[in-house]
Amino acid sequence: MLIKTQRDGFHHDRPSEITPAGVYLQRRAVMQHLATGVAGAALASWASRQARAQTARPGKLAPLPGARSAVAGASTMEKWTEYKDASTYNNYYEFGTDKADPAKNAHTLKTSPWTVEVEGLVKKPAKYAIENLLKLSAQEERVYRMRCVEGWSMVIPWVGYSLAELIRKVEPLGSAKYVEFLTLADPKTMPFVGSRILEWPYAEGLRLDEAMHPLTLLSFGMYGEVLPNQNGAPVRLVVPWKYGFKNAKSIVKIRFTEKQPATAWNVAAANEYGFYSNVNPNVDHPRWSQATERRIGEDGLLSKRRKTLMFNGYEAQVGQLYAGMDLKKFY
Ligand SMILES: Nc1nc2c(c(=O)[nH]1)N[C@H]1C(S)=C(S)[C@@H](COP(=O)(O)O)O[C@H]1N2
Ligand SMILES: [Mo]
Repeated sequence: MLIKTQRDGFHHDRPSEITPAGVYLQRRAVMQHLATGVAGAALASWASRQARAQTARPGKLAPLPGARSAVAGASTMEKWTEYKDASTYNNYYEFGTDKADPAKNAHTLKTSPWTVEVEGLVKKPAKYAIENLLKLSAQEERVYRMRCVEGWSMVIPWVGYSLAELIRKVEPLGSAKYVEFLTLADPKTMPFVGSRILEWPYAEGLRLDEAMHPLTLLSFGMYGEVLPNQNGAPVRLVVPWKYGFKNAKSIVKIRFTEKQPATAWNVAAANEYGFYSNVNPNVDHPRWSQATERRIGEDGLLSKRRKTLMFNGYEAQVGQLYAGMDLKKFY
């Protein structure tokens, strides 16, 4: 049922191919019906919430629906951040350092054709056209909290699949211990790639077991549509228990390595940003506390800061990955 929309996922310019909202909502209703029979009230209320939220699908870009994820802990019941906020309050330094810059400037990003190379210590290195990468596994919707290191957070319904699905396809060698992510650095379309704030291309990395964790999402969409450019189109990483900057946008290369890869923010300021960057209210940034956060969209005078949760609230799912590690040392 998702095939048509997947095929059309990256053709923003042909409205006749876009699934009409009515058909889309009908599908949602069917899913809701199924959910009632299968797993009872909790799932049904989740489905109806989703169905209601989907009526507010922004309708700006091509639809990219995802089935409810079965991954444990993958969908918080918290209220979604408004699409308008999630798509206009961004960090994407290739397009400027002001939060409003990416939404203003990222229209120059050309997301088609797009190729993602998977290389390094793998048995089956591969180059994927974005359309094929998108179809590699079924699209799921996951409502993740995202906590930026600067002290704000959002709740976003991402669409994608576990990065583990891709990793299994390319068969890492026994010597592969880390995964490096490199993103596009095109001075012709990205006005700030020449700036000296960071080294380009923007680079990120995960330990292989972190990359294989089912919560680690390779994301192609949000709010039931393909990603807007400013949020990292056409493909980005979402690692919900880490600070936002780990979520590399507009990925072009995924490389398996034996040594811990360099990461953009660690290279820029090693004492402020470590390799792990797990959300941790007990380890302050050298210049500010990480104990609380502000939820974007709730910034009225009376809105309270929220307590930041260990591993951003995903401790039950990911705590084991760091058993015995000194999280002050490995920040
Ligand atoms: N290529 C690239 N990816 C990036 C960044 C960036 O500047 N360039 N900023 C990071 C930071 S600091 C955050 S908080 C998240 C923001 O993602 P969002 O705009 O979708 O909320 O993207 C991350 N990914
Ligand atoms: Mo961030």
